[in-house]
This record gives sequence, C-alpha cells and structure tokens, in this order.
Amino acid sequence: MTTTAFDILSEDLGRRGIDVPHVLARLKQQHIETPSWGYANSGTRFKAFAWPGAARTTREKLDDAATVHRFTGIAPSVAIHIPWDKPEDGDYAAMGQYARDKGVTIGAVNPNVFQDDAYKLGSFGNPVSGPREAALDHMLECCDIMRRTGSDALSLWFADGTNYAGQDSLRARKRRFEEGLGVVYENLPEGARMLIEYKFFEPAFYSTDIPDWGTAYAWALKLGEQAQVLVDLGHHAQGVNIEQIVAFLLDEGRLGGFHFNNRKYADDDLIVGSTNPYELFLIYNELTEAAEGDIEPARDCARRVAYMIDQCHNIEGKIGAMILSVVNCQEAYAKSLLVPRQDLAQARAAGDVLGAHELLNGAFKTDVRPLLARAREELGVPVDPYRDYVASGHDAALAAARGVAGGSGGGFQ
Ligand code: PSV
Ligand code: MN
Repeated sequence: MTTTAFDILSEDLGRRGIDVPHVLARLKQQHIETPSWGYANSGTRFKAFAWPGAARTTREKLDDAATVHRFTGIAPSVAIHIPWDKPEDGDYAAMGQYARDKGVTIGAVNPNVFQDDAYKLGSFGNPVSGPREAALDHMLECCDIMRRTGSDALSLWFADGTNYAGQDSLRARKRRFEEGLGVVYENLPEGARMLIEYKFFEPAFYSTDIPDWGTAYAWALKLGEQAQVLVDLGHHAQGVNIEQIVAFLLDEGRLGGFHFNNRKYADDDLIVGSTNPYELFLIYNELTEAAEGDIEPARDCARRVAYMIDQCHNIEGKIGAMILSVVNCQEAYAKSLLVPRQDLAQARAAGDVLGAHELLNGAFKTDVRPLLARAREELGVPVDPYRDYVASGHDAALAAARGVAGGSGGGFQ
C-alpha cells in the first residue's frame, strides 16, 4: 500500500496529540454564508468594471451561490440585501423556494437604509422624523421577509453619521438610534437574532453613529439576548487587534457573526485571507478555542456564530473569488483545529512565552492541504475547488449566456 500525503500528515498530527477524525468531522460541518451582492458587478467610487457573465438578477446571484456551494460543499446559504434583492413579483416565499431548489438557503437579511436620497442625513440617527420612520418601515418589512424566506438573522449596518462638527447633536443621535433599534428588536421573528455591525468611518467622515464594537455591544446589552455584534474585518483602524475583540465578545456571549473580507488600507473588501492569512487564523483560533472548550457562554456563542462573507470583487471574476474566499476560511479553520490546546495551556501556565507562541505557530505553519483534500473527498466536492472551477469553463459559459451587465454595486437599479 502506498503512503499518501494524508497518511504522513495524520501520523505527524497524531504525534502532536491531534484527533484527526475529529478534525475531519468538524471540517465537514463548517458553514460559510456568501453574499448575494458579491456575485454582481461592483466597483469603487472611481469606476465599476463590468465582468462578463456577472449576475444580473437575484436569481442569477442565487445560481452563482449554488455553484460556489457545489464546488466547496460548505457554502449552503446566501445573505440577501433588500431592496437590491427584491423579487420583481414581490414573492419572497418563491425566492426562498428557488434557492432551496438550487441547493442553498436564504441566510441573513440585510436592510438597506443608506441608498435613498431621504437618508442623506441618516436613517435612525436622522434629525428629521420622516426618514427615521421610513427606515423603521423598511426594517419591519425586512422582518417580514425573514419570515417568508425562513431567515433567522437580521443583519444591520448603518451609514449614519455626520460630516462636520456641530452638524447634529451626537447624544440626540444616540437616543434616536436606541429608539429605532428597540422597535425593530421587539418585532424580530420568533427565535431570530439581530446582528449589529459597526464601522469606524465611511461614508460619514466626522462622526459615525455605530463606530466601534463597544457601541454595538452596549446596544446589544440594552436590547436583549437576541441582539449581538457583527464583526466585519474591514471595519477597523490599522493595527486593531480583531482577535481580541472576538475573544471579548465570545466570552460575553455577544459575538453574533462575521463579515469576512480582507483589507490592506481601508474597507477594501478583498478576498478574505488574501492579505493577512495569519490574522484570519488567529480569529479562527479564538473561535475554535471557545467552541471546543467547556466555558459558557463562550462555547454556545461560538457554536452559533454566523460566518458570512462580505466582499466586492472589482477586477476579478465573482464566482472564482468567492470559492477562494470560502476555501481560505476552510484552511484557517483547519489550522485552528490543529492547535494543541493542552500543551498550549501548560506553556501559558508555565509562563513559557515563546513556547506558547511556537505551539500556536506550529499549527499555522502546518501544510493542511492533504487534510482539506480528504475532507473534500468525503464531502464529494473537488479536491481543488478553484482549479476545478476554472477548468470547468463555467465562467465562459456564463459570459456567453448573460453577456456584460451594466450597473454596479449589489443591485441593478
Ligand atoms: C458596509 O461597508 C458593509 O460592510 C455592510 O455590511 C453593508 O451591508 C455591505 O458592506 C454592503 O454595502
Ligand atoms: Mn459588512
């Protein structure tokens, strides 16, 4: 019998005290949600380059998400953005059914309270009551859409803020926000969660109403157990230790989900794991330590986290980029499962600074490709999803069938 790369890795991991069948089982349970808007053309404020074959309609976005799931086996749900994904006939139940027929489900519903002219001065933070009410109506409509599509997460991000000191009362904006969020929270579908996303700047430049995780966390605490914080990896200043935020929120039972992407300078929305795979590993390390441990509420919280991608692919094909994003998350997760937790705990307790550091890095430096290949074989998907996707000619077929769509961003207004 020939010795395979998987055999060699298994033996090495066994020596390190890693339970390989358990790791494989966990890898097969992993779920990553992809965003409908990541399949459409998108761009910067300078230019949106059209990609031939990019999705033009919500159904095409769902088709593309299903393709990503078919090639990876671990991307079974799609987040939607309303109104970008509003069905022409208004039939959300049919949209949910269409997704299921294609092999995926509808995940988080993202209300959009930033693209209409009425929101120039904000949505829930607006000093004028009309736009605040419009935002609230839209949020309640999204709660209804959740009921119709079977979604269990309302994912909230607000562009609200001010551009000039003195433009509005910062405390009054805070109170208006608390009022709006409170009403939405009371109207969440049974058992559903509200995920509150923060971002430190953009599009507002002087103040942002939910600038950081502390603000989102404080409001989640006020609202109730079903309100949690959503961490978008692109929404922090340079150098912020995101894994520490993750650890804190897990320990408090208030980490609701992620918007995975990667950044170099600002909210770049690059393929997750493309710029800083070490950071992604360290984030997964916190999640895995909590999920595989026995400390509550962190364990329960870690097991309920919604792992979502939020990316825009400006100069590259959408489906290939999404496949790479999913497999990058898979790789980071696999490495986090290889951290020898007991040895690490001993090294930490002994004050062995570099010993602990090396144990963690040993997992990061492990070539997990044979492990991923085995997990993928068992999932019944290609061993190299990206390579097989490129070889499939699917992009060219879509380009021929769909042509070049105009428009940009998540929707085609
Ligand atoms: C805002 O930058 C954000 O991260 C929010 O999650 C939005 O819903 C998404 O991007 C798409 O605009
Ligand atoms: Mn986001």
